[in-house]
Amino acid sequence: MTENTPLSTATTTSHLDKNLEEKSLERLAARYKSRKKWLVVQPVSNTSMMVDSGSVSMPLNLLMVATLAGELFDVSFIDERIGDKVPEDLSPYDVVAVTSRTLNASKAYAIGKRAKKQGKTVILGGVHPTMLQDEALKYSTCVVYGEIESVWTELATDLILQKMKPVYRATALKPMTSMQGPDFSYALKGRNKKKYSSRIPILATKGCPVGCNFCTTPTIYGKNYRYRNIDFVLDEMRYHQDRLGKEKVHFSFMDDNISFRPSYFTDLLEEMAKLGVRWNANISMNFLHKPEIAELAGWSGCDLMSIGFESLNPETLKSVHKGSNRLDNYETAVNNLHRNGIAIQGYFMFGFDNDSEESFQLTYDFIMDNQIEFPVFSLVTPFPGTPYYEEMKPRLRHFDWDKYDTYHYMFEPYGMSGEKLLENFIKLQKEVYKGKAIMKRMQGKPFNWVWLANYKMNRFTSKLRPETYL
Ligand code: B12
Ligand code: SF4
Repeated sequence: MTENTPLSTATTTSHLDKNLEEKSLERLAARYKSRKKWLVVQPVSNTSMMVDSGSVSMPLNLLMVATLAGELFDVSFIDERIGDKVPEDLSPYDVVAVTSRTLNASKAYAIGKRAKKQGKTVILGGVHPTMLQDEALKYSTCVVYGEIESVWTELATDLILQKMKPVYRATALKPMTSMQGPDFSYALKGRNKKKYSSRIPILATKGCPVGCNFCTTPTIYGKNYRYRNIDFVLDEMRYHQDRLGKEKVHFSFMDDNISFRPSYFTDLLEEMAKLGVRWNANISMNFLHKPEIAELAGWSGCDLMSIGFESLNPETLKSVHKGSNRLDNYETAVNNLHRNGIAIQGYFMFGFDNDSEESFQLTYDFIMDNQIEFPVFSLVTPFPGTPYYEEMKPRLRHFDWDKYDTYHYMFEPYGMSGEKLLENFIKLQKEVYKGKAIMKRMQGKPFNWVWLANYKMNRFTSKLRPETYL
């Protein structure tokens, strides 16, 4: 694979200096003449929550699949979340490749089942099939474990030779410096493209060595932390700036934890500042207690950081192995960001065994006192494959993946009944998103998209009913 990052157009995707691996793949494909036709699909889940409706971001995962496949095969791109429909008759296609997380697994499986019945080669990938390969294989020809980039040569060769294995799992992860960027044209030429959020997804790093026990990243990628050549990230940014105009572009980093290697992060931000971009990202708390990172982030155009506060209970933080969070750093981290004009999307989880009814009031006070601009709440959900899932399996109430939306409670915590948990969980959301509370939290904040997010959350939370999530 080349060290250059292809972006969207046909001209940028043609490489002059392909490496041997790629060249031999192309020769193989040419020898077998038939250009297989792929249908790649992002399924919409059954949830009524906002995560899969309204304005969603272009799916980087599926774009990567389409980009790699598109170099050898013909690719059609379907994103059900924006209203694209998977056709009933799949006869124009040879391969149906579907991405899946837990929440949309049942939809991915239904598509896989239908495609298999019609004799298609079905490839399932994404977090959920990675974690539950045996289950996913019932609805597919093969499953890809983790990222497609690391198994692509083997997968494509086997597909051309019609010798598919059930599972594709890399023995070693590909270095990310040489990893190409996505060809955005697959998403941008679709009929429903206007439904995509104006925020452009981008990736600079992968992995997070913190090791929280409820998170899939450490299980799939281990303690690995990889990053792309900074020039490739910047080229991708320039491409979108040229396409849309500098003022209109806003980048959302999809990285698990963008700051894990401070020297890389600092260099990246210094270069981004020269480009004049606006951006947001996920970051872990342990990098924020010193003011420098927040200063640099604000200066380089960051207007929001997403932080997993998770809990205000030190016992809970310890029990989930969230070593990056120290309660005595919470307020310092918040102040450092705010001082630099950066809003906070704060993630808070409930439903842990150490939670009590008091935990909700404590969290409410923390959010209001610290003017957290965009609080997001979830019930702790043991996702398949994680250490937390193994630990909680005997107590799980559901194995119906449609309910793994982080609003259904998956087990009854020791400290309160499930009904009480839901009642408090929903009450807290209504409270922090009441008009008055929004005004208090957002007082003095710049008038930007975060206000709009609050308005949407106000409408969403006002309709929430505990009984929906039993
Ligand atoms: C950025 C992010 C978000 C963003 C954007 C999501 C989006 N629109 O894509 C936001 C903030 C909106 C978000 C929201 C949520 N998220 Co989130 N998110 C992530 C994060 C950190 C990165 C995802 C990403 O884009 N990575 C970059 C892409 C390029 O990598 P990738 O997705 O892994 O795809 C690669 C491989 O999986 C593989 N692959 C993927 N699909 C396919 C398909 C085929 C056919 C093949 C061959 C290969 C393949 O190749 C891809 C390219 O390398 C992940 C953690 C992670 N590392 O996966 C969590 C993660 C996906 N999120 C998670 C959760 C729980 C949520 C929420 C429910 C949180 C909440 N309470 O609201 C919502 C639900 C959103 C939804 N509709 O699914 C969980 C999902 C767990 C699970 N088992 O399903 C994850 C895994 C984190 C965790 N806790 O472990 N999220
Ligand atoms: S800090 Fe975030 S990305 Fe890292 S392991 Fe914990 S939950 Fe996963």
